[in-house]
Amino acid sequence: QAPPAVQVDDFDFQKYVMATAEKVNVALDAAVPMAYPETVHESIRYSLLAGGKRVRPMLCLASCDMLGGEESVAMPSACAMEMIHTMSLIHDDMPCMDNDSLRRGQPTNHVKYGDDIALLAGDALLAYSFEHIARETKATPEQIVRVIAEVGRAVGSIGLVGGQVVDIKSEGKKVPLETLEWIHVHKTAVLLEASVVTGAIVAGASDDDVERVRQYGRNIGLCFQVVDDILDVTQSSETLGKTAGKDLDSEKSTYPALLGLDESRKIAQRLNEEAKALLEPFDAEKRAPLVGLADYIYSRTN
Ligand code: GRG
Repeated sequence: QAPPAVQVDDFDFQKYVMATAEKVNVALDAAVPMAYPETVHESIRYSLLAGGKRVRPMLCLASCDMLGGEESVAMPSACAMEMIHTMSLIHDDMPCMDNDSLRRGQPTNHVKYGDDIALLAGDALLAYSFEHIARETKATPEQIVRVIAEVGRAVGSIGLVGGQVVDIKSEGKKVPLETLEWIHVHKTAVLLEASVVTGAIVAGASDDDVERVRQYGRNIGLCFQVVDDILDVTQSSETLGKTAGKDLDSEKSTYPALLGLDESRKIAQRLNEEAKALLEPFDAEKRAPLVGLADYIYSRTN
């Protein structure tokens, strides 16, 4: 079944992505300037300005815009989302977690600066994210407190940290689908969800609209991970010349391993369609960036 026809024909998604990422990069550069002690600031800026896709800031800015808010009111939350995403990647790459030596084609933070500085750079980025929201957001005190509470829950032990803990503890085991979904929702979806929710809050959106974009964020976040699982299988089978079936037998819990590739593809499609359907009450031109982001997440090939 074809996705609902909610795309605006003359919306140039590529252009939107490039222009928005550039604005976010400028804001991030200014948000964390070089300072004494140089080592930790260099380490922070190395990862923060290292060329991520800026999906979370874009979600925050696009949600605020769709709901009638100014871009400048959402920029501090948008930057905070990227700071949190970056700190989670720095910590995730460390030897006590995934022990990765490359990220975005460059040496990981701890490889370049050492475990001690990488750990502290991550901690400092988390602190920066809350300070930045509190100091820089030109919204009402009530909205700012709601944003801080939302972000706090998203990163804590029933958010990102919880997702990472269950993921680590499930390593090498075949977990049931509901555990896998819990990991995906908490490790990935909650931050995408918090990005659109904070954008909506500072725009002064109604509670109903905040919940609508929350559900959109949850759907695209889970879709992101299901697609990741699918790409894991299809790309490794292409690269290694193996049959997909061989990969599906592995002990790693993924959507394709638990449900098969076809069913996983159907789930990703359903999540994408449901996400876009949630945006239908909003003006077609205003929702176009969020529709584009949902489609980008669904149809990406790497
Ligand atoms: C939040 C306090 C706190 C600690 C961190 C390590 C950890 C706890 C959580 C790990 C979370 C993690 C690494 C989730 C995966 C997130 C994900 C989908 C990464 C890829 O995102 P992209 O594709 O990456 O947006 P780019 O490189 O474009 O930024």
